[in-house]
Amino acid sequence: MKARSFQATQDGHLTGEMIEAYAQDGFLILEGYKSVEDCDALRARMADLIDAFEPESVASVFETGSQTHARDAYFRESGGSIRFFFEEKAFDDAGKLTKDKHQALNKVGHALHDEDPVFEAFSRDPKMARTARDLGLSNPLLAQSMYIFKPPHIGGEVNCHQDSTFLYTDPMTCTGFWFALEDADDTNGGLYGVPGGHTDPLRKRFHYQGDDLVMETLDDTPIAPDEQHAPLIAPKGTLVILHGLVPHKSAPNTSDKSRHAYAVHMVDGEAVWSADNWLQRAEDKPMRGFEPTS
Ligand SMILES: O=C(O)CCC(=O)C(=O)O
Repeated sequence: MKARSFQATQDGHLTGEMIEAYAQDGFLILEGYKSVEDCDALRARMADLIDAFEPESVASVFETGSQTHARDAYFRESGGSIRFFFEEKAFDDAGKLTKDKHQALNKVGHALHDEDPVFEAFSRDPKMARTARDLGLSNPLLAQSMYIFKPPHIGGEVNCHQDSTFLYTDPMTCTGFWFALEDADDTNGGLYGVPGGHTDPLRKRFHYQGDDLVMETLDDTPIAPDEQHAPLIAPKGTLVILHGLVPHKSAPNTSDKSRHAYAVHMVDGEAVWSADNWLQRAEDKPMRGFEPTS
């Protein structure tokens, strides 16, 4: 069962039909939301960031085995910075990187939208402000961004999850804006979602308990079986909007084709941000919405 999709409007507004589809499915596929040129510019910028990145500078973080503390800190501090995370399969048994760095990354996150001007411009496109407003986010704040590589052959599976697990507000307002920077489908590790699954309860929360990050189970309701997960087919330039409660996942990429994507997660500033969320921002760098920086 293929999920329905729509042609994006020029100014990002959502039609009544789109709003209805999102209310029913918990996701919304908008083809042609970003231009091919915008996607290519983001890919080129990421290639530059990787060129400048020296894996050796954080070598201890990536060694497998005993360095969990360093790895943890590198991740924990990524909420307000640009950090690089590798695919597990990019290392050999001795923990040595076996691929060129451009072919070895799983993702870069989690504040590209604030820390890099090209990513900021892509992420704070006024069109997206319009879409966010039409989704009912009255004060949309950009909480997190991730560039996701899904490299050919080694791109790992993303387990089925709900995004409010990671970015919790009261009431829950987390909304994912996921952009296909290359064609993404069921052959190269594309997304799958459970139509209507956003009416389920939140099952887990990933949050601080004292100094520890824990995955707490809140509700045991099983996730719909795999047969009910619809492929979210997304040609290059497509925006997939994901409700914070809709279970979604992506398959491993065993194909020869890469599958770059960029995701921005928003929350509503009118809701209460949980202080124990994994993602922490420095006090002098709070989350911002769509207002210009200067
Ligand atoms: O791109 C993927 O493979 C998964 C992305 C995802 O789960 C998300 O953006 O919430």
